[in-house]
Amino acid sequence: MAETETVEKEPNAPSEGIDGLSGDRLRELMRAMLLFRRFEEKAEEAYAIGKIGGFCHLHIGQEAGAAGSIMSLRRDDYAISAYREHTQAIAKGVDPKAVMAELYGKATGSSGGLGGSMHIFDAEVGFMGGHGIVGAQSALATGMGWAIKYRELDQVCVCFMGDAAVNQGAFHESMNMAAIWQLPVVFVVENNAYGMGTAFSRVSRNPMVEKSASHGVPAHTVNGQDIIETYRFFSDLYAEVREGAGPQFVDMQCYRFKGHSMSDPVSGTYRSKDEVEAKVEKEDPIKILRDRMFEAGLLDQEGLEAMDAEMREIANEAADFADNSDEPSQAAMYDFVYSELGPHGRYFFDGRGDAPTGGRS
Ligand SMILES: Cc1ncc(C[n+]2csc(CCOP(=O)(O)OP(=O)(O)O)c2C)c(N)n1
Ligand SMILES: [Mg+2]
Repeated sequence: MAETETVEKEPNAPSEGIDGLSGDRLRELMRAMLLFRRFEEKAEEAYAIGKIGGFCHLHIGQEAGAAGSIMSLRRDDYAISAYREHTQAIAKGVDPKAVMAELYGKATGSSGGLGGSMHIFDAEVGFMGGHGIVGAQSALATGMGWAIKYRELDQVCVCFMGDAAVNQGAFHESMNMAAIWQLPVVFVVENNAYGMGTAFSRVSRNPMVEKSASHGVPAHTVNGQDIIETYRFFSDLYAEVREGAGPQFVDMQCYRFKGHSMSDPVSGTYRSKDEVEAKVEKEDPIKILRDRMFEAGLLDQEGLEAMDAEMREIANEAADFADNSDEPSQAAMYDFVYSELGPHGRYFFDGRGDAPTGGRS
């Protein structure tokens, strides 16, 4: 092409997108990550003033993993997770108001206020919990994968766990069965390098990516701080699984910016303040996407601030909703309790009718 014909691209001119993702999709992903960040900050604030009690594990720093791996799913797919799941539930389609109300223990919460932070559920949108027992959800995921295959459907079940879960028996038993039956389950380790205060390198001789090898399950590594990479990677992987590729194992490398839970300090003795500061500075998933979108002319500072304000408002509204909701009734406590007549023939309550007046076994 002659020099005069060269079309100069204006700096910051709106481009089609980045790495095959459209500008609209990228803005949607940015909105999601901003919502997750503001939502978790609001939860942190509410916890500090005693509006939320019990356990509360924040996902701040790990937003790209939640958005990229879940927003690439279909609504009829399943996602199941551990206890660091507030933002994953929102990504799958649970109303932020119902998530916040669950954290507050209110009747309007996604589990009627009976589960709290670690037990967000909404089967309507395929979010199958919120599980507090490390690794236990992997067995349920295999069961869901089996159900999908039995019904001859092309859904996918994605199962999240932390790096501490891969040394649990349940994880290996579940993965083995998923492999034998070639089930459509994607086991994703949110590898933030620590299980509470224990570095993964201290509890495993092998690197994470080798954990599925003995089961014949293909392993992949993805940068969970980079949403463009994460979203593209999972979109392709789910397409293969729908086509019958069988179970997959993903080492999604990420980093949590806060303590293990609201009761822990950000750094503590197991990781240094410098390490955390360097990660926050260089690997904040929101900043990584922001820089790429600014560079491609898909977003500017003003647009970002407007988006952020809108997401902050959604988080605030969720907190107001939770604040103004009622506590569950006392009788509701027994609605989901299954019990047989006790060994001493004492009265039991099955959730139907009035609450018992007699003793309980
Ligand atoms: C079977 C079992 N053992 C121990 C615990 C206590 N526990 C709660 S969280 C946790 C660490 C889990 O770390 P990881 O899986 O890496 O997830 P992360 O918190 O980093 O997201 C442990 C040991 C538990 N909940 N379940
Ligand atoms: Mg961990």
